[in-house]
Amino acid sequence: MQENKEVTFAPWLNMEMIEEFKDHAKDYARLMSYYTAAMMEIETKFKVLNIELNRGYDRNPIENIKTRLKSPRSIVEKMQRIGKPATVESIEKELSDVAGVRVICSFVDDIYKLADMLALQDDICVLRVKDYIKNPKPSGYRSLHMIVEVPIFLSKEKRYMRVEVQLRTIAMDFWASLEHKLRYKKDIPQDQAEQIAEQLQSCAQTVSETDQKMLSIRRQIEGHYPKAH
Ligand code: 0O2
Repeated sequence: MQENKEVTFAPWLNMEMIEEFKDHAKDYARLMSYYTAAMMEIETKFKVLNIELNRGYDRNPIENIKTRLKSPRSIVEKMQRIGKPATVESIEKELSDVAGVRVICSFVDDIYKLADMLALQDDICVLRVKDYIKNPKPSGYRSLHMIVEVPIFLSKEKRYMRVEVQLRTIAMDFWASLEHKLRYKKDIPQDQAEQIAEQLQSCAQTVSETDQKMLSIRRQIEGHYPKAH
């Protein structure tokens, strides 16, 4: 996911979009503007929670928030993979990860705290949760994924848009980013691929143990040295 701190331009208006969607480029751009608005809503919700929790705990549970729109090419490839037409209507109906918000947390318990707080907000509808922390992927990948629906308020209508939220610790993000970089578009021979996969899995295990240790250290410190004010 690429960082998109300020939406000062229209990120969905690019040559790739015009090439992929030709006559429907206008409708596609409109849909992408809705997803961008939905990502902004979710990002703001997490920023607000971070401010509130900072007052209560004297630390920031969120280290960083990244947002990304799936690229036109990735959208078309995914629609082909699932055997659906890459029309604007079908994209909105079939895909839940066009808009993505990644929340990087300090500690594992912050992930569940923030996920529960988001889920409790009365304008949010949680459609699906995949807990790859309790049940890591075979690769070793860990994160909490949620598909949520959030309303966006336009000049003449209110629309509900789906957003994929990925919550992970700094350590989980470190592993996922490097693993993605190492694997992406590399033609690794089968025999070496297995060995590399095992090493990456072992790193993921180390990362997970470190996360648990850091949480335990934080709890020890909080138990012995509560907030001074
Ligand atoms: P990008 O560029 O990150 O968006 P879905 O088709 O998405 O409904 P799936 O494949 O079960 O079904 O989705 P999943 O596994 O819940 O989430 C997919 C996303 O999780 C990926 O997005 C990655 O961001 C992340 N992810 C999942 N597995 C791994 C992994 O083994 N390593 C890393 N580094 N990331 C992983 P995309 O669409 O692949 O790409």
